[in-house]
Amino acid sequence: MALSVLWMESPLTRNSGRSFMSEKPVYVTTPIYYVNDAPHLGSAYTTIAADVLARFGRLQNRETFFLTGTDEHGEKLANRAKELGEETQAMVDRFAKVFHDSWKEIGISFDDFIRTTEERHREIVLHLMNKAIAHGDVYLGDYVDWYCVSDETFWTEGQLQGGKCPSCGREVKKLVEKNYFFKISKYTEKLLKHIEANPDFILPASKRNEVVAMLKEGVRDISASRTSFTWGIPFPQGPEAGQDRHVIYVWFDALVNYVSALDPLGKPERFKRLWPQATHLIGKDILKFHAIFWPCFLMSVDLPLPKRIFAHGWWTVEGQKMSKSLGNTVDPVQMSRTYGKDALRLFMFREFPMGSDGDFSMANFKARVNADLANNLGNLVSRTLNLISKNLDGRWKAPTHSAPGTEDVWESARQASSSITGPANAEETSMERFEYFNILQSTFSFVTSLNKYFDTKAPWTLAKDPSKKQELTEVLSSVAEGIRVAACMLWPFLPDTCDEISRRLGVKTPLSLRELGYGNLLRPGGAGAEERVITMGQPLFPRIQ
Ligand code: ME8
Repeated sequence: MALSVLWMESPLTRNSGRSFMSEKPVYVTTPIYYVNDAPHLGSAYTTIAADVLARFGRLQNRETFFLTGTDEHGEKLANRAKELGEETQAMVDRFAKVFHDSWKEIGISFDDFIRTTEERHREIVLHLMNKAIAHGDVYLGDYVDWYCVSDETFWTEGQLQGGKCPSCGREVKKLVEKNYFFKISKYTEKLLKHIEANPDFILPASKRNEVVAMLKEGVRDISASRTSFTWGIPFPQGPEAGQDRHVIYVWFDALVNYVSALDPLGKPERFKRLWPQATHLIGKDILKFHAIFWPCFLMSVDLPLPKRIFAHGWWTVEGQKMSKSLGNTVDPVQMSRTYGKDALRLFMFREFPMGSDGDFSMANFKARVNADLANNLGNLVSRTLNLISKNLDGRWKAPTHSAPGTEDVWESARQASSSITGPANAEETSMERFEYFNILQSTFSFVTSLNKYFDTKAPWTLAKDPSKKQELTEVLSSVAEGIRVAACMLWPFLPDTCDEISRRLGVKTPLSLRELGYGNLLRPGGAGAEERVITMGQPLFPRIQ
């Protein structure tokens, strides 16, 4: 049976003309990180997850924009500069460079890196705040309650836990300050309706439920300015402010980065295309800001809401909260220097679904990398290429029929690709819902089934019998084609490894992905059946001791 026939009825084929090859742009953002320190496991997790989606969007030939950056204003950073004895601007410049360069080093493919101290950002923050003021949504008042400087968050007495910040557990301070307030309560009813009408606006569902509960309980108006320090964008204040110098509250400054980076005034067409597709990937710690404050502010300034807010879970390290004082922070740059960029990328999404919390332990990391990359994928590549080199003159062609005994292999390939596409009637792929855990699980099951087929057929034995040459060719080319397909599926997660695998197989990638389209390439035989010449190399992943 021709492979094209075998695949004709697969969900992949059914989807490929419609949602799987969606033409909609991908606009994915990370939180902009506070520049008080270097990146750690947590910020790397969000940033790598966004990178996976961006790479997937580009593979599908969709217009893709991936934004990250740094949050550089506010009381926390002003205090940190004092603590370090540095000029605040010099400190934020220094740490912003650390973030920028760290992301570059670990292979983050961002399209833009925005800093909130940039003029292009300030201009849009003022523009939008003026709009909210013009709409009558801002008023002057007194804030008399609690504040957590570390989280830059206002708390009521009742929300504190044991007198401490309910989010980070740190000391809070009593704040008595003149502030401008934003009339968030004017928009909460409309937001609730939006969430009800768009159940995938906030994911996972547990986080949506939390937001709905918060909204139903009632949200008090929030400060839009601060007056007890000056490190921020000056508030466009009216005469009633008197002697106070207001700066825009850091969250109203920071959230606007998702809009300002698109240059809405300078490039309105691109803004109109990309903005409604915005996917904000965040940690669960900043859900309220993104899922309540930000949408209400957007409503006030007449901008559409983003497509999605996905709040992922929290990493602990060796069972404990990550902290400098415990000395258990994991440095993603160091990890990637020691074990390669892809090892960390795999571990992060292979252990637990993105909405759950997880624990980083060196023992689990090593076990996972050894099992999936050294033993399963790496070993398969090296065994296959060795035999092709020794017995087939280093050449192979994708099989034009499904060889006997490969049924399970192609069935698991089909399941893996439908784990990427999602259900046949879905509007979008599972990738866009951050179902990375399931996708990796089924893709590695596919790799396992290739290894099983290889072991069952024992091509090293076939190689000893000249009369079995045709069967040997069939087995090795089926496995080589399977590896090619797996490398396409895994590319967003393991780009360096999959580029290297494709190079060794003699397959053009990712150029060919762009030429042929991702959907085709995930099909056995989908990249054509021309002859490929392999290249041998060192083990892809030496076992970690
Ligand atoms: O909140 N596990 O910046 P931030 C998982 N500037 N993710 C973690 C994590 C952990 N242990 N620790 C941090 C801010 N993160 C604001 C954002 S956006 C307009 C402004 C990740 O430097 C996670 O994404 O404190 C979390 O939301 C983010 O870092 C907080 O980064």
